[in-house]
Amino acid sequence: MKRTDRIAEPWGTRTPYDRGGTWPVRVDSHLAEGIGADDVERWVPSASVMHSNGDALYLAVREGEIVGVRGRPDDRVNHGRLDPKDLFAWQANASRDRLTRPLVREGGELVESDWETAMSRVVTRTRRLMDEQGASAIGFYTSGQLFLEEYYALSLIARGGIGTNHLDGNTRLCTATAAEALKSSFGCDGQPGSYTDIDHADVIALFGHNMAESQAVLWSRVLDRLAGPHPPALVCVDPRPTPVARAATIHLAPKPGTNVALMNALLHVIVRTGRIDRDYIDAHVVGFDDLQRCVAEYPPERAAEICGVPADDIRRAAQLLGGAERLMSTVLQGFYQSHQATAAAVQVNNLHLIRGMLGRRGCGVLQMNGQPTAQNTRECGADGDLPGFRNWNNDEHVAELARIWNVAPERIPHYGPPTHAMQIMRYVEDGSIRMLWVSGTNPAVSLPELHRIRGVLGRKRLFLVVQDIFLTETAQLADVVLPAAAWGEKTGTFTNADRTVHLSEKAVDPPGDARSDLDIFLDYAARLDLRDKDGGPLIPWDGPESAFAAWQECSRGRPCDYTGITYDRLREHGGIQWPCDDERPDGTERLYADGRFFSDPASCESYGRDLVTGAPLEEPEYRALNPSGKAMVKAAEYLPPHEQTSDGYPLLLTTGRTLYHFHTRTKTARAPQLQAAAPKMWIELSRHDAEAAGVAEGDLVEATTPHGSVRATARITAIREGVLFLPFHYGYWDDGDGHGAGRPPRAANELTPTDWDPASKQPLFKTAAARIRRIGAGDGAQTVPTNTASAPLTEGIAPTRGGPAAEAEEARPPAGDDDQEATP
Ligand SMILES: Nc1nc2c(c(=O)[nH]1)N[C@H]1C(S)=C(S)[C@@H](COP(=O)(O)OP(=O)(O)OC[C@H]3O[C@@H](n4cnc5c(=O)[nH]c(N)nc54)[C@H](O)[C@@H]3O)O[C@H]1N2
Ligand SMILES: Nc1nc2c(c(=O)[nH]1)N[C@H]1C(S)=C(S)[C@@H](COP(=O)(O)OP(=O)(O)OC[C@H]3O[C@@H](n4cnc5c(=O)[nH]c(N)nc54)[C@H](O)[C@@H]3O)O[C@H]1N2
Ligand SMILES: [Mo]
Repeated sequence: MKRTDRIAEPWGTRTPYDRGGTWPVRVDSHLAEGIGADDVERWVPSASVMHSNGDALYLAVREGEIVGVRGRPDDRVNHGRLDPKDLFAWQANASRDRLTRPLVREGGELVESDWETAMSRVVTRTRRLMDEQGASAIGFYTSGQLFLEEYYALSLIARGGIGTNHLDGNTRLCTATAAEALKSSFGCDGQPGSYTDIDHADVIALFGHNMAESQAVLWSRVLDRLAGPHPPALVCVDPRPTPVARAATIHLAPKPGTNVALMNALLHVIVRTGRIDRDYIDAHVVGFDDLQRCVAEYPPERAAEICGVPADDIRRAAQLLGGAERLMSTVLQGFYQSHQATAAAVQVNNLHLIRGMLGRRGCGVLQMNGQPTAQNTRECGADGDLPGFRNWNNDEHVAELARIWNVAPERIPHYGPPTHAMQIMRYVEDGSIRMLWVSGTNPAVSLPELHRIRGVLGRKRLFLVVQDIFLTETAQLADVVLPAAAWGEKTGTFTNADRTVHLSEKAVDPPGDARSDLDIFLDYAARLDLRDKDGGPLIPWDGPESAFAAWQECSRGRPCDYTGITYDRLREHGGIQWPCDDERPDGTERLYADGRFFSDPASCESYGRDLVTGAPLEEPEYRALNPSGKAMVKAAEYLPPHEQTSDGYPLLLTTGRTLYHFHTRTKTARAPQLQAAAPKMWIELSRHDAEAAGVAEGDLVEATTPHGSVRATARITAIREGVLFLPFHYGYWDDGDGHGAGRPPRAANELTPTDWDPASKQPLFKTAAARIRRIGAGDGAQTVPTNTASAPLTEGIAPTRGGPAAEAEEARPPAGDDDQEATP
C-alpha cells in the first residue's frame, strides 16, 4: 500500500502492461481524516458522476454519513482506479449550504417553504398554461447528471403526458454532436468501441479530447500501455499543450475551428496512398465516392495553410493513421463545440469505415460523452429523439411508443424534431414558453453569452422552476426552487461512454426535506393527475426499480436493449455493456462486429441531416441514399468559422476544462483538496501574444469579445500563438454576491456567442474572436495548476498541490494475482 498526493500526481503510479494484456488492478481509496478502513460500517456500490468514464467505486458509510470512497477492482471500466475528482468530490454532499427545503418567491425574495406549497404552485401554473396556451407554453431543460430512471420519467411526463415537444438536456451542450455523428454514420446512437480497445490498439488518436484531464482514469490506462512493452503510437489533435499532446508521437495543433480541413487532408493522404479496405467498403459502406472526390481537394499543403499546421506533420499523422493495424479513436469537445461539429466528428467515423476498423479488438471509435449520464438522457428521449432511439419522423416508431405508454399516438408531439435547448431559450425570450423547469444544470453559467441568458431566465413573464442540490446562479433567478437528493442519496442506474451500465445505490439519507429527482417527477405526475388512454395513471411505477423495469420494456428490441440487465445482475457483476438481452446475456463489448448496422430505414433512429444546413432528411431521401442499411460515409467541405478574427479582435478564443474542477464547480469547489488546486479563474495565452500585449505571468488581464469581457490573471503557456484559453468553471456563487456585485465578470461564457452547429445544434464554446489587454499587476499569488495543459513556461512556479489531506491510498494486489483482488 502506498500513499500518494493525488493532486500532485493525478494519474497515480504506473502499472505497465503489454499489448493484448490485461490492465493490472490498482485499488485507489480516500477516507476522511481520522477514519480507517475498520471504522467503515458499509461499502455501498456506485460509480463516479464527475465525468463520463463510469469509474466504479464503493462509498464508505459510517453513522449515516459518507466518509470516503474506494475503487472497485472487479469492474471492467477502472480496475480499481479513481481520479482526483472521484477521490475527493463526494465531500460536497455534506456541505452545510445544501438546499434542504423548497423555496418560493415572495415579494421578490426566495423564502423557505414546504413541498405542498412549492409543488402546488408548479402544478397550478402548469394547468393554467395548458388551459390558456396549450402544452407548448411549457418547457423542460434537464441534465446529463441525473439517473436513467429519472430521465425516463421526465420524458414520459413531458412527451406522453403534457404533450410538449420542448424537452431537452444540457447534453445538447455536451454530446449532441456525438449522437448526431453516430446517427449520421451508423443510423443510430451508440458507441461502436470499448475501453478495452486501448489494450489492443497499436495507434490511438485523440481528436479534440484532453483525456488526461477529462477522463483521467482512462488516461491512466493509456499511460500504462505507453509504459509497457509494445506501446501504441499516439496522435493528438489539440491547439493546447495538453498532457495528451506531451505524450503524443505526433501533436497537431490546428487553429481552433479548422478541424474539417485537417480531417479532409488526413483522409486525402490515406485515400491517395491506398490505405483503405476496399472489401469492407464494398460490403458495408455507402458514400465512398463522394468522400473520395471531396478529400481530393484537400492536399496537406492546403490544410496546412488553413489550420496553421506543418504539411509534413499532417503527412506523418496520416501515415500513422493509415498504417495502423488496430486504430482506436476518440473525439470530444475540441470537435463537438465548433461550428462544423458534426461534419468534423463524422470524418473520424469515415476514417474507421474506409479502413475497415470497426467491431474488432483495438479498432474502436468512441464519439465520447462528457457527463456521467449523458448517454441516458439521449436513450430515454430527453435530448432530441424519442425513447429507445426511436425516430420522431417515423410514424411506426411513434405508434410503438404510444402502445408502450398506452396513450394515443397524437398525444406524443412529432410534428418536427424535438426542440433543442438553444431554441427553448429563444422561445422563452420570445415569450411563447412561459414555464421552464430546469433540473440538474446551471445555465446561468454554462450557456453561451451570459448577459443574454440572465435576461432570458430573469424575464418577469417566465415561471422558472429550478431543481438542484445547491442555490446556484440559476436557482437564484427561480420562482420555485426544489431541493434534490444527490448521488449517494438515491438509487438508480447510468451508462458511461462505452455503454457500460452501473447501478448506484443509496448510501445515506438526503439532507432535510430534499427528495430524489425521481420522487419529485413522480409527485408532479400524480398531482397533475396524468392518465393513460384507459384512464389509469400514466406512470404506474413507484420507485427506481419499477421505473427501470418499465424502461427495459421500452428498450426491448431496440439497439440499446436493456432487457438482460437487472438491478441484481448489476449488483453482482458490476458494469454491463448494452445491448444485453436473452441472446447476449453478458452484454456486448463492441457494436457492428458483423458489419451490420442499425441503419435500416425502418429501424434507424434518424434519417440524418444535411451537415451544412442542418435540415432533416426525409424518408425517401434516406432510402435513396441507403436502401439496405449500410454505414454511411459523408463528405464535408471546410467552412471558415462565423466569427473571424479582425483588427479589433485578433485572437481566437477557446474554452474548456481543468483536471481539478467539474463544470460550474458546485461540487468541486466544496471539496477542499480540489478547490485548493485551482481556486481562481485564469486566462491562458502564448508568450508571443503576452509580449505583444505587454503581459507578464500573473498579471491581471481583460479578455474581450463582441459579447462581453472578463478579468482574471494571466498564465503564459505553450498554447499555440493567437489562441486564448479560458476555463469555464468559474461563475459567481462564490465570488461576491452574484454577478455584478461590484466585482468584474469572470465567467468564460460572458465571451461566447449565441451560435450552434447546424446539424447537432450544439453551441459553439470553442470558436470566437477576442482581444486581450493588461489591467495591472496581479495579487502576486499565482494559483493556476502547473501539471496540466495549463503548465507555465516560466521556471520557479510551485507544483500543483491540494488542500488538507490530498493523499490517497494506492493498493496493488500481490504480483501474479492481478485478477483475484478481493472486494471489500
Ligand atoms: N476535470 C474535468 N473532467 C471532466 C469535466 C470537467 O468539467 N472537468 N466535464 C466532463 C464533460 S461534461 C465533458 S463534455 C468532457 C469534456 O472533455 P474534453 O473535451 O476533453 O475537454 P475540453 O477541455 O472541453 O476540450 C478538449 C480540448 O479541446 C481543445 N480544443 C479547443 N478548440 C479546439 C479546436 O478547434 N480543435 C481541436 N482539435 N481541439 C480544440 C482544447 O484545447 C481542449 O484541450 O469532460 C468530462 N470530464
Ligand atoms: N464556455 C464553455 N461553456 C460550456 C462548456 C465549455 O467547454 N465551455 N462545456 C459545456 C458542457 S460539455 C457541459 S456538460 C455543460 C455543463 O454545464 P452545467 O450542467 O450547467 O454544469 P454543472 O455545474 O454540472 O451543473 C449541474 C447542476 O446540477 C446540480 N446537481 C448535481 N447533482 C444533482 C442531482 O442529483 N439532482 C439535481 N436536481 N441537481 C444536481 C449541480 O449542483 C449543478 O448546479 O457546460 C457547457 N458549457
Ligand atoms: Mo459535457
